Amino acid sequence: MKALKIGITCYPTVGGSGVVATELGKRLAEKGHEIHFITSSLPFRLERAYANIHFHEVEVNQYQIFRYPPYDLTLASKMAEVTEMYGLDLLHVHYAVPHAVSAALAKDMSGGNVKVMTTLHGTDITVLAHDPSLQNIIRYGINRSDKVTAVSRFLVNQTRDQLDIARRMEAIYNFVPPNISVPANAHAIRQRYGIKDEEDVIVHMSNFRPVKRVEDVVRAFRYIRQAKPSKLLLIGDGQERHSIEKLVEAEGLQDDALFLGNQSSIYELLSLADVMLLLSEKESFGLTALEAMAVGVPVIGTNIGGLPEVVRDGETGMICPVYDYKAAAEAALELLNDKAMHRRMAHAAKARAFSQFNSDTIVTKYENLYAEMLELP
Ligand code: GMT
Repeated sequence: MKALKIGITCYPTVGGSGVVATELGKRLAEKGHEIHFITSSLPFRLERAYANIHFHEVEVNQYQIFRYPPYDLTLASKMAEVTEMYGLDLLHVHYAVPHAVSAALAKDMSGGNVKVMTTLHGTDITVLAHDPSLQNIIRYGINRSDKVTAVSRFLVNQTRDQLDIARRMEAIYNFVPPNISVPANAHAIRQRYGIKDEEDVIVHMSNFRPVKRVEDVVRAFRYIRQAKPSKLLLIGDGQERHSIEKLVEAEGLQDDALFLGNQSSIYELLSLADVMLLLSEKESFGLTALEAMAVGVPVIGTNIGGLPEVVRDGETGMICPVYDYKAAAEAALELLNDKAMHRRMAHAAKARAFSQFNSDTIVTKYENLYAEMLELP
């Protein structure tokens, strides 16, 4: 297809939507498109320089007259400025609030030719759309977009029902690269973390928000460790970290639950694990589950949101009732105690990650939607 000029706006800090938006920008750049990130800071996964990736920082001035700095308006102005200066074909924004609304404004400001695609990631619908003061503006952002996608079928349905949206929305799943390399010396790395040969490794990775229910992960781990020698690797950081550290101490697990904080070599760390626990109460997709599956780690997940679309119950892991950490622990133990089942699920997890969530296929789906939106031949 012809090379496009694409503006991308996302939350650039640690989080699945920022990861997906940045990885999408990188893949599109590799396919020859010109990418313009219009964000409040450099997206954290943009580690190396690409000649056809530009970064435009949205800087909000703190004038005294403003009680609240108007980020949304400054973003709209910057989007309009970049659209005009570089002749953008489209703005692809991640999250309805405020990004879709700012993009609608930018489109009006820059003459109305630029197209707007909005990708919904979850929190804007599963949390913010419950707030009556935001419902109308979220609906407006969605309805003013030329195309709308969501990261799971669950999220498409939830958006339709919750906001009474009649327009067409497409589910386009999140993705992982097809060429992930994991270290051959996993055993040596496990030793570096003090993991003994006979120990199983359970991993959890998230931003430690309350919806991630990290306390259930710790409680499930307590059961697992009573039955088997094991270690828990906790990757990530966030508002709940301190209370989780306290819980780990109260449960006497401090020698076996390792807090690794935010990490960049996530595939290397995930590949050390035997099973992932993702016991969230809200999850429109569950990118970390997919990242674990991609390196052959089966996932124990909860029966909420889009997670069952990623983790196939009994095939690539197991799905348990939300809040039932005992059931999660029992599922993990069943898997860890049955080597043949573990091998089968690890293999199926990896195969599913690459067949259903391969970046090559998913990025092409976005390109096809861009072409449709721009009415390209
Ligand atoms: O889950 C979070 O707290 C972060 C949030 C985000 O904005 O990155 O994640 C959402 O988007 C991810 C990427 O599409 C999804 O994998 C997560 O499931 C989704 N989180 C929720 O729905 C709670």
